[in-house]
Amino acid sequence: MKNESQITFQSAFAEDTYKGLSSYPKFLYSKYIYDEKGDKLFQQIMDMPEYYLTSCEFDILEMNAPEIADSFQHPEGVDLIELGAGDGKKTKVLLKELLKKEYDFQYLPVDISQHALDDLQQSLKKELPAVKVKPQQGTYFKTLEKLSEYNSRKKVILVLGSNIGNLSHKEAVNFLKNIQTAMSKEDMLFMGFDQKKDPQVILNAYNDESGITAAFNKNLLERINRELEANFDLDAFRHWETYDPETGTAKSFLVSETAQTVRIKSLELEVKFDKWESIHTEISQKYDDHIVQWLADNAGLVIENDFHDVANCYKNYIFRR
Ligand code: AVJ
Repeated sequence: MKNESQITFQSAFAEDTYKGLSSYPKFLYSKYIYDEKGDKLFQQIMDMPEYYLTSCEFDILEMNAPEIADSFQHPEGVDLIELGAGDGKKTKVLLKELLKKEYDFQYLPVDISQHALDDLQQSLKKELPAVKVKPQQGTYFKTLEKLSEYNSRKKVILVLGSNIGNLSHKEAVNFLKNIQTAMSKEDMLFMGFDQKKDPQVILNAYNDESGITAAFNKNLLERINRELEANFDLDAFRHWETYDPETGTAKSFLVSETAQTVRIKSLELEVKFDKWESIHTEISQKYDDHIVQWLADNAGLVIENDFHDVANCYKNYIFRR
């Protein structure tokens, strides 16, 4: 086996996979779940009855659309920038409301995946042809930087779906600080945070009976098989979910059901698993007002308003700098 420092990796995915599977305990990053197959599985997750997040946020936006749209508005017009736009199902509720009120705005969905942006643009053309759409392909930070340099209109930054939940608190503060730096005085951040709730409800959302979440999690191994020429046997790993009600952290694992050795050809790596050894793959952080306030304080942001559903399942907060 080669020494890590002698290897030039073909991609960040290759390097992170090498590092994660050579570590103890083993880990992989959830951001790599989202290739074409992972995107499709996530669409299916959002349609599952157990995955309450999507419908909770949808309800919040539907119920409060007029008030939210009013808070976005500015006489000189607004740039609505969505980080991680996905299929835009929830955003369309707000876009519809902004059109109805004839507010001056353009919509700039930001995504790493050009494929996702093309799909979104197509569906908007059909459903809401009056919306001015300017897709921005790239990472969140690069795009935010670029937009704050070239544009002086009011920016409203949207991060929906509790996407921040995949970050540790330290990473989340960093993420929010980056956004804060790109904001000027009148700009706004509108962000969704899944809330602490009945632990069983949370576990069920990440451990559905139909096995869609298990397939989603295992797509990491499948992707390593496909792109890095590995021979993971997906049936030899079990999807395992935990939720700690004290920290509010849901964690996903893949647990090796047997002692086994996996070969990753393009990394020239053999990965040995003991029986019941784990790979940590994802966190899905749950929040309450104290945690969100703490994150805001640490990032130099102020909470201006918040919206919640009837069951207090989920909250959307408006931040300013
Ligand atoms: C897209 C990060 C919000 O953590 O709830 C869904 C991803 N993982 N089921 C989440 C996910 C397993 C999702 N986020």
